[in-house]
Amino acid sequence: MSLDVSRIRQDFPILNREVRPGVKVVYLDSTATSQKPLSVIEAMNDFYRRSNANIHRGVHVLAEESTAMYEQAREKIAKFINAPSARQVIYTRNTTESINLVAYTWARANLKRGDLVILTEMEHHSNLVPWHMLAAERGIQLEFIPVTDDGLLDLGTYKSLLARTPKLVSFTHMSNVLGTINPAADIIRRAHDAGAVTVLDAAQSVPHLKVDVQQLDVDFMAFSAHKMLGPTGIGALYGKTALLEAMPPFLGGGDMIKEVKLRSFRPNELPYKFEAGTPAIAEAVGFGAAVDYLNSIGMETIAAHEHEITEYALERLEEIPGLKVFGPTADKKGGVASFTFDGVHPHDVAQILDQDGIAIRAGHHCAQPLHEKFGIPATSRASFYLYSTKDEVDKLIEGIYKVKKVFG
Ligand code: C6P
Repeated sequence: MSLDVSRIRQDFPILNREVRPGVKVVYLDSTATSQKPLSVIEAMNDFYRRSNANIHRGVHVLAEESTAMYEQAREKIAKFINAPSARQVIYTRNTTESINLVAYTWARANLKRGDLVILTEMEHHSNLVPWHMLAAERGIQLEFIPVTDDGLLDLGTYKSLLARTPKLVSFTHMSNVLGTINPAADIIRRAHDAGAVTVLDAAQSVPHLKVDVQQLDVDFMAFSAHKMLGPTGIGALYGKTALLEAMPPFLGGGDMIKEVKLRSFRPNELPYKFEAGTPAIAEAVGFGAAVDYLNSIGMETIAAHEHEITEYALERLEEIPGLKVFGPTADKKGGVASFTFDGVHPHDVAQILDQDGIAIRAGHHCAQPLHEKFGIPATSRASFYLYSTKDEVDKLIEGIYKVKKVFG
């Protein structure tokens, strides 16, 4: 089924915004954060207007209502990723915090000096730095699955790394720079065969593809609401029950305890054990509304639309002399096109495009080692979502020709 994009765009008020008089925004930066539909904005607005109260604490109507809304959103998120139970979905601030939660709890309880953790060269800093910190503290070893010139993981090297019996394999489902969609089920199965636990950074996949944690058989999975039409300030960690139950708590404080004495405490049950303090309640409600919106359209339909836009964008970008797009062909990637252009600094490209309202990101996109691998400090990156159009791609292309004119 194809997407009625012009109807969908009406749900996103910001897409009508003029960023300068007469200059409408062309938003091509959804990989950094997605825009929000009215239903999400209104769900949060309604929550504050009608139901605001703290959760899990009161017996009054508002407290019961806000608790129910917070928990209903968790149920929706669990169903969205096909988690066996909502108890396995822990609210965090974002993907970064979800990965840090695993690093601070599971990893510190289970990894010792010399243990091997496998990552990849295409990781976002949020799946590198927590492990660097653990390596410095514990003396764990880090090894990396290399990235090939065409932006794929070198699975032959992965096979030889697995022979060294790693304890953990933590990797991105979809690269935020190359767009590469990694064969997660296969990587996870092979990690399990070698006896390793797996972490999937799904920050870029859950918003764009149908992701099923049971089909993947993944142990932990991290994602953020703000990249999937939801608000900032909230994300989730999915985990297998036995692992989550055996893990020590993360942050200590209210709500994460069953009982506290002056000299001891007993942690709460899942998922509350990992949710200390007053959480982002309105944001959870917005997260649930975002999942409703995505479901109302269908993830297969969204993925098909993004594929069509990406294929078109790559075709048009590759026509431009002096422009190099990084990453694999459209059939192996999501809606991301990172490129360098004729020696013009990516920030200059982004700045000139901005004059026409075209919003892209320039820089290392929190993936410095990957840029280093390709021998470049930065790229310009256009990215797409369900509201992106071919017309917007055409504007991007016109803008790049303008950059060529400016820089001669
Ligand atoms: N990438 C980008 O512009 P947070 O910031 O915690 O919500 O997500 C972190 C993160 C983790 N993994 C991947 C693959 C990501 O792409 C991101 C966020 C944004 O590419 C912001 S740096």
